[in-house]
Amino acid sequence: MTASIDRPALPYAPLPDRGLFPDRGLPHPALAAGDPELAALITAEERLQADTLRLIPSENYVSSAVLEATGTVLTNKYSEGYPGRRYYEGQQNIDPVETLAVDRAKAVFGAEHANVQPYSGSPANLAVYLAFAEPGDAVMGMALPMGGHLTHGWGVSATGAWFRGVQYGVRADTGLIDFDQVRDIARRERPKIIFCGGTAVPRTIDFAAFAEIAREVDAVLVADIAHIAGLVAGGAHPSPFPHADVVSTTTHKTLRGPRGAMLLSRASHAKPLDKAVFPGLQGGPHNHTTAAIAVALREAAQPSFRDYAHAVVANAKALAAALLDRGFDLVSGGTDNHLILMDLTPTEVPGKVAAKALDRAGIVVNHNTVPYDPRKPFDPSGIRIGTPALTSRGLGTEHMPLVADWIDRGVTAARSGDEDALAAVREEVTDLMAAHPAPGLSLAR
Ligand code: DSN
Repeated sequence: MTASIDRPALPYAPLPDRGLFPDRGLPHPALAAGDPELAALITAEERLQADTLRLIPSENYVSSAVLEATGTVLTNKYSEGYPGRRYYEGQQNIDPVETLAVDRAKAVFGAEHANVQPYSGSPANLAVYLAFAEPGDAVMGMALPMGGHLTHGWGVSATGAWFRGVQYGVRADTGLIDFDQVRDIARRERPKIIFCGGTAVPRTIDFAAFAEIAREVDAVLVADIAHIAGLVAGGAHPSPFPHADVVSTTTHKTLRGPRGAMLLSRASHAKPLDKAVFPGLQGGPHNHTTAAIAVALREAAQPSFRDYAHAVVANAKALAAALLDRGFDLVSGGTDNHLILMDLTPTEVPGKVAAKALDRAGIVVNHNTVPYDPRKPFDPSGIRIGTPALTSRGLGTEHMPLVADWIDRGVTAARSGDEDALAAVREEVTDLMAAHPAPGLSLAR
């Protein structure tokens, strides 16, 4: 007997079967019935993600399978501890879920040890401090305005308040890391931990060069690959192993998983890291997230993910070339990965003004400082763009001149205040997005 379910009338229709991206049926029927106000907001967000060109390099579209795993009964469980060593009973299914995620993480990244419990990137990095440094110790990372991350010892972060953050940067003339400077600072300051990686680094990270310096000063080298984890998994960026002692990563950027994080390491560092995550910093792991990480890692192990990772880089290079053709100034002159940092100083349009105008044109970017930025972080000179999300929608190098043209028209319209020009771009963007449905979304246009 088939149960009949009374579904409330919804303001949207289900999509037809999408093959690779299966239709999930009526979106959120229980939520629409139980909390229409919230359902409407989520539906509006789905609409926004469907219709806009999302260029924020730390964002992506997860698959329907990853999305489903995050919305399961696994959210109902407490599981403090690790598989086989829990403080709660009833872990018959949770232990294998976490073990699957750990084993897949080790296989995908070639790591001896994996901890999949950190709630996100910042707690993962904090666990590294707890494992390998004492308050007041020197820790070294790339300065935030140069492309680093808050948690690499920057002053306003707890990591900069509780530890003595010393920072390296990029050369003003090349936009590239100056390893002579990194070595000089490391020899002088003797940091306990050295972070490499960041949030606005458009070039390949030379893990071997960092490892040589870390070894010389007896520091733990941490590769924060949050941005490039998917590229590493897909062979489109060199692996941090065997150079890094610890690898920290979020799971939701190029890796295309749920919002979460992992710490990967040599076996010799497993104990202090595990102890730092739990009980050092966290309580119960988010099992629904762990399951979705496992699903994402299974996807990342498929040959198609290699294609995806290489396509992300090919798209970014093609987009950078098209922007350079139009006279834009790119930090370091281009990109090796998924990310492009545009210095808009020559256009006389501040980054924030450009970002807001592009948003009105249906192109989502974030304003960003550029190295040696004379402007303030909340009103900087640049914008940061990237290709992970558009590549997940199947856009290819052939589309990148058009994307560059839209950005060019958007920045020009921002300067002249031409709202009609922005509206025209928005219409073109919406049309192209409709022709390239995103994974995980269930809305019809
Ligand atoms: N906020 C992330 C990003 O956008 O790069 C880094 O934590």
